[in-house]
Amino acid sequence: MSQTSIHTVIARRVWDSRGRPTVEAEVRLTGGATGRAIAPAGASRGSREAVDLRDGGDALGGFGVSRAVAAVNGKIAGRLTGMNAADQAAVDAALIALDGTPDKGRLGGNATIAVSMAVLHAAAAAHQLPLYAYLAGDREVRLPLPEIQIFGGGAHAGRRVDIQDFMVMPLGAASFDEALAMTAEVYLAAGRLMADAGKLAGVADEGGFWPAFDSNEEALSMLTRAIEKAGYRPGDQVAISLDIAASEFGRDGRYTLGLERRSLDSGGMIHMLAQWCRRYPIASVEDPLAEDDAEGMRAFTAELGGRIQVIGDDYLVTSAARVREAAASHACNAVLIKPNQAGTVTETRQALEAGKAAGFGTIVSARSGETEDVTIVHLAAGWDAGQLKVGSFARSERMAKWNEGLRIEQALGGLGSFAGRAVLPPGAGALPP
Ligand code: 2PG
Ligand code: MG
Repeated sequence: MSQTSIHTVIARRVWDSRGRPTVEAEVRLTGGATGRAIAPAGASRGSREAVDLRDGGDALGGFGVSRAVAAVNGKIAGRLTGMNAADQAAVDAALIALDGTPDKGRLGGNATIAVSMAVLHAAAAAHQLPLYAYLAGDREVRLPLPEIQIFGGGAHAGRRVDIQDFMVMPLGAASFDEALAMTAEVYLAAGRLMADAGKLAGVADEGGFWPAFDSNEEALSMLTRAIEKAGYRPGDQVAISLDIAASEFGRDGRYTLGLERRSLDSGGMIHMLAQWCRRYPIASVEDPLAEDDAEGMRAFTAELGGRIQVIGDDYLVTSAARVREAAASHACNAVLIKPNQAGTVTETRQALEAGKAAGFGTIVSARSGETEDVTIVHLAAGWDAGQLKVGSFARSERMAKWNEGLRIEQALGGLGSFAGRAVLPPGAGALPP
């Protein structure tokens, strides 16, 4: 029997960074190699993404995963045993067929992604390679440019501000190591500014500072000041990246900014965001309009896509078909890649490749509910995504991933490279004269 044939698949209930249950899967191969992975969980979720199977009811707020764990230990283990872990496409096709729904609702996207990633880890282990190297094969490995949250809002901070992620991108860094050191300086400076202004009120779900601001724009001006205070030229050395997560407060072309007690139509949203892009060193904007506002996404990209990155997250839900459709309609110019939105490694990879084929920026991303699992860092490096989004620069479920990137960079010695500002549209982040 082949060394990489799947011998056992088991799952257990573990806990994520919000203290909610999630699924960990463990795969053992005939040759003795093992792989393990944990499903993350989103809070601001696209309506078309793979759904988690949750128990519902009163216990654990309805977030229980006993049915998803049972699906792994029962049906999935039964189907995958004996399959070749090195044939990821066949394993994932079996998971998709076994589930049989468009949204992984029967087995649970949390069950399928944990198993799919565990199989991948086991295959890499059987080849005695770190995962990023197994994925990269002969290709040169490039460490991704990080985007790192400084203030967290939206669904991750009780909707204290409407905008979800206020992040920085250290464009001036020459290495992943330097990128993180620059981010640390900005994070520290932002914390000091918040404290001085009497606004330091803890951290949001992903470790960014709790956004005690009176307007959404106040966060932008404070973030720009934090970049300067840290000693960097805004837009040149460190730029701003926003995840508007507009599906959370927009629907049917109406956007309600709760903090500012006003409501805008699509055109009003585009006008407001375009103004921010003129006033602040913004290099990238994610989900500027809601997932049901294709027209708005196209209009926004037509106006700003030439000089900034426009990312589809809820809008694209890590779907290769939706990426191709968005490329054809010019609805955005970059795709966020979240494995659990797709539900399997193969579908995740297909969405990423569709993005590359379209000339899109590709950003591998964590979820707001995370764990010590660092698989996404290996996917970003091994698949050469060019960019990585992991939340903030605090809390160990985030730092585990940044630190894994450092290990990969060091292991490569001089052989790897770093994706700097070249992954963004030319001039992204620079303020218009
Ligand atoms: C996003 C993610 C990460 P969530 O919207 O990009 O910030 O959030 O995991 O809640 O969808
Ligand atoms: Mg998002």
